[in-house]
Amino acid sequence: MPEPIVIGFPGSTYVHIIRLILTHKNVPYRFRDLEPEMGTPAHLALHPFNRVPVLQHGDVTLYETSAIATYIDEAFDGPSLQPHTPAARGRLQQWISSVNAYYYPYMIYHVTHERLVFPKLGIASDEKVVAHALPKVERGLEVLEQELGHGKAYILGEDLSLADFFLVPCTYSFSLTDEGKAMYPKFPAFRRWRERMEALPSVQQFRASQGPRLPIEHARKWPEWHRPKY
Ligand SMILES: N[C@@H](CCC(=O)N[C@@H](CS)C(=O)NCC(=O)O)C(=O)O
Repeated sequence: MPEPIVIGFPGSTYVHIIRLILTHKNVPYRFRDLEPEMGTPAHLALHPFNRVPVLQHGDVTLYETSAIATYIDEAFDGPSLQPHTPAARGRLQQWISSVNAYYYPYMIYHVTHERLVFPKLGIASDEKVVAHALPKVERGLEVLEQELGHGKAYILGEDLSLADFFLVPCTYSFSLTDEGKAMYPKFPAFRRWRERMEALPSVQQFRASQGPRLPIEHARKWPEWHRPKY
């Protein structure tokens, strides 16, 4: 089998989830930068919903991060990142779904894009979007704090899982905003989890492989494509 190819743009949160998982499982892969092709027919042929990442592995092509992450965990050797009992597998899916429905939209689309992505393109932040998202982000952090507050090492307990890797990129990017810097000190168990995750050799290897956060050119279209109007 050839090496898997991760297709996306370099700054994408969801691309980071997949690259972290591949790195942790020690799977060699290629990265194809789709930035110049975002939104073109070539992109839509790979991902009909105009998003990234896409994974190609031999004759397998997949989109949707949860599907790609599960495929990678099952198709390659390396430490398994899924638990075995039905209850724990249910909780894993609960966390992946929560990242997709609550953490990613509010932390990334509504705050990080307004604070870190748009200013690099000369687009002013929309304060109403940020103000609407902040209480939702805070709720997300309270839920995480409660989950991790009983001395648990990782989201599902003692074992690292896909759930941890789904949460790393959103919570890392949000930590770079002033709002994240103000909020995080209130959540000590969550901060300890972040420190534990950032100290993993795989996460350090991934961070070392990343270049500077450059402007995301196709994000000029985001205010029109999916910025909420309040
Ligand atoms: N449901 C998708 C969401 C993927 C997603 O939203 N990706 C973002 C980057 S992190 C994207 O493609 N944004 C491109 C755009 O909106 O132009 C998944 O789980 O993979």
